[in-house]
Amino acid sequence: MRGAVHPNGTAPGNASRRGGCKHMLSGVNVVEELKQEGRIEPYKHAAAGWGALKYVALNLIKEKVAGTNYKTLFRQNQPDGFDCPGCAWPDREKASTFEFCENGVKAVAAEATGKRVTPAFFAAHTVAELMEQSDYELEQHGRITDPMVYDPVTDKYKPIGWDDAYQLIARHLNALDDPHQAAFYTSGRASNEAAFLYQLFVRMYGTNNFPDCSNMCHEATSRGLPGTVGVGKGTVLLDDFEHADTILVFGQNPATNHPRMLGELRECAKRGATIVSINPLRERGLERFTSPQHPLEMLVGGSTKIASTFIRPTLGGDFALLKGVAKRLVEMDDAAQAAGAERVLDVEFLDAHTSNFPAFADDLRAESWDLLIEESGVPFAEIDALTQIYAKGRRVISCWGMGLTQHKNSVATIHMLSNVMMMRGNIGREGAGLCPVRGHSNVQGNRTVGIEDKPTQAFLDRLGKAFDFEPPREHGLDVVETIAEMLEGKVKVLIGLGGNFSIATPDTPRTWEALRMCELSVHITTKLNRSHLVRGKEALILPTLGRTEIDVQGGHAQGVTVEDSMSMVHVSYGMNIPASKNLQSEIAIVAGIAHATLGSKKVPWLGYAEDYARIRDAIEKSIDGFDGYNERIKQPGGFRLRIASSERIWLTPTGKAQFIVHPVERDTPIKRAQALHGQRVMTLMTTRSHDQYNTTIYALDDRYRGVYGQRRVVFVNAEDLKMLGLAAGEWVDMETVWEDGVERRADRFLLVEYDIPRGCIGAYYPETNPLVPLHSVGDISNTPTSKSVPVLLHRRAA
Ligand SMILES: Nc1nc2c(c(=O)[nH]1)N[C@H]1C(S)=C(S)[C@@H](COP(=O)(O)OP(=O)(O)OC[C@H]3O[C@@H](n4cnc5c(=O)[nH]c(N)nc54)[C@H](O)[C@@H]3O)O[C@H]1N2
Ligand SMILES: Nc1nc2c(c(=O)[nH]1)N[C@H]1C(S)=C(S)[C@@H](COP(=O)(O)OP(=O)(O)OC[C@H]3O[C@@H](n4cnc5c(=O)[nH]c(N)nc54)[C@H](O)[C@@H]3O)O[C@H]1N2
Ligand SMILES: [Mo]
Repeated sequence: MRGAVHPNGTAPGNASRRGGCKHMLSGVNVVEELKQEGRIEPYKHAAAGWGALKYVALNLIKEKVAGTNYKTLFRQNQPDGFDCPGCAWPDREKASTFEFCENGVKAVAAEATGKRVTPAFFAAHTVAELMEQSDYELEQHGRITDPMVYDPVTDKYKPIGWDDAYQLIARHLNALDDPHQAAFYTSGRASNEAAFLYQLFVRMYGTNNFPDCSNMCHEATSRGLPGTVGVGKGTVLLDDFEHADTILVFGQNPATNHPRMLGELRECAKRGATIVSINPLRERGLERFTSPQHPLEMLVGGSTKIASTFIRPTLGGDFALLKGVAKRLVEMDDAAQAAGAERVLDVEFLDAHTSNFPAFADDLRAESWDLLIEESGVPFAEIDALTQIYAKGRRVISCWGMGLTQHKNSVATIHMLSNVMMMRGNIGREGAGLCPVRGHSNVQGNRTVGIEDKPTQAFLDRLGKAFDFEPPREHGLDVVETIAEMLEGKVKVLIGLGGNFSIATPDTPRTWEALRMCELSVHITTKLNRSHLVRGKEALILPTLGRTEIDVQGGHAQGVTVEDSMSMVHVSYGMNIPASKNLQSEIAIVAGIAHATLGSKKVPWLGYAEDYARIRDAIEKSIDGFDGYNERIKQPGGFRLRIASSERIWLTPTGKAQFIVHPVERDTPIKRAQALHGQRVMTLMTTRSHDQYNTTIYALDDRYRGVYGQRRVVFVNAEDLKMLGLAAGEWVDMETVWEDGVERRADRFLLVEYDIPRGCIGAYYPETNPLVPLHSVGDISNTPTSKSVPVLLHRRAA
């Protein structure tokens, strides 16, 4: 990999911070505050290890984490501590060592920071001034201490009492002609208790408008898996990793996003399990890993090789690749049958547990190899090699992340992945299964307890019965639909339980236009972010306790519960002194809004906020699987929700696991763009750097990919650079090729020559969200296609 910085050593436009013009390109304030000169340099070490430790120390210093809060780090993911807000990877319940992870520490340090955003801070800055700051700068100001309301006269936020804030919200909600004119966003950090109370309030208010971060994340998993295996969740437990002999990792970068997963993969590799990465990039952390949990490995500078094979499809090519694997399995099985040899397919499983296999196999036999090879970008020899590894595996786990879920064909891809796993009975037995790796630490739990824009009638029936009301029956709006309806003036109020709606979402300039049309925007939040600035005509910021903080209600410290990626539900107790005396818990805020809006005749909202065990009782009453909730969370590690598919019970219309047939799609937005502009059209994936948590930018490095002090980079293949007549170190603007006549641009990106398949390029999110068209979405999932956007690169005039 090669690259360079701008000739003068800094990014162009850096001067703007000292005055001059601000960068509001395409309506987005660029993150280009360079603390040091941008530097591109390959990373030669194993992932984690001492490099990670150094960064942990730097983070604690930078965040000015208060003395006693250091202790917090050592109670993370321990039985009596709190659940790490970093990611949804499960905890080793019996872990004797402290489960240590660089990015978990960053997430905790960010919350435990000593810096504060006070009313005095808001008095000193207009919203227009704050808009000029980068997202990185906004994050650096620290924790918000008091509820604030926007004052249009001064263009500043000013303090407001909690009750007045609740009354303001109630006034707006009760003045709408129709409850569907409000939308209620959730980001996946909210606890089960907060999320349950929130959805109960919103449904009693009268709508299922629950846009949530999941709509942009694992929605394809949640919508895809029910079709094949009946349940939209993974089937494995952490213990299955101890028994697996083969692990396939699709479209995931665990060294950055789920570092504790690497510890698990390391154990697997050491046992001799075969690990394959299926990813256009050779992510460093899947090559070699030095475990911070193992002092000896740290001391001797050792590391463990993780993946033995790297299969590198083109962006969005996984569907064709998986269909190729399935076709090859059928070919091999046909040959084995003809030769009277051992069958390749698990015939017993197919017979006893599945439906539609014959039609599926016929479709595979008729499929063209040329098409599969071309569309996957993987040569036949490698498809065959992957198939051989898979077929040799007796116990195979498939893991996946955003590389599979943020495409147009993502639901079909999830179907194809489960088809492949079903062909050899790799679901519902020890050491094998489906392992979608979720992002936010409680995003899975949020959906379980009702954050769902398309609830089932059965769920609504039971909720309605438990609380004696008639819930709204029609489907609500997801994220993309919410933005579209705001633009039409139909949705007028947005309430956000966490998150950063304005920049996590696609098509930034249009989304901002939509948000600014709203009558009211409300954000329940910990830190300052762009969504507080890109506001409705009236706006509230409601600061809340974070998960790491002690939450005392009714004289008792309260715990909250979360569900991890493997359906384990456990309790989490905060340990830090709250960032301010004037914070309320998320639950208290939701209860306050509900009480002000609906009154407490039917539901004792404020009583729920006094004792969270009461909310858990209410969840037990309304949702399957939570029997004995309050008792069962007392056991160390909590309890697992029953997942029918992991017991080989198939909750599908046929009562069997279903094979689903899909053709390879030929008419895609990328192809249509190429028909217009030829091979100059690149497919852009937007992804995370090592130093960010979604829209929260901790620092400007991405060290495993060799990028320092700069986020506005774009990774391009050397041959493509030549073909385009561009060179590493030059600066380009990006433009989306889309069919609606709207210009979509993101400007000033440094070209970095990178080992990425031809025709594919990569850059960081959220800076690239202006390029993602609102209506470029996954089939069925309606997820923005953040990993496949057709773009053109234009050299910037010097
Ligand atoms: N530190 C940290 N931790 C996090 C987060 C964070 O931002 N920072 N975010 C959290 C959240 S909400 C989530 S959802 C997860 C996200 O975690 P990941 O699922 O790892 O998400 P991304 O960083 O977007 O990386 C996607 C990976 O998929 C690959 N990829 C891209 N397109 C394709 C494709 O078409 N096919 C294949 N096979 N691979 C592809 C990319 O090269 C990259 O390695 O992490 C969670 N944990
Ligand atoms: N282009 C592109 N877009 C993407 C993605 C991508 O890969 N590419 N990824 C998508 C994915 S996977 C996801 S999950 C979404 C993420 O979308 P969001 O979940 O909306 O975004 P986050 O950046 O995680 O939200 C961070 C904010 O949450 C608030 N916060 C932090 N902790 C707490 C808390 O404890 N309580 C409350 N109430 N607030 C808190 C803080 O104010 C912080 O600024 O983005 C999506 N957008
Ligand atoms: Mo996510």
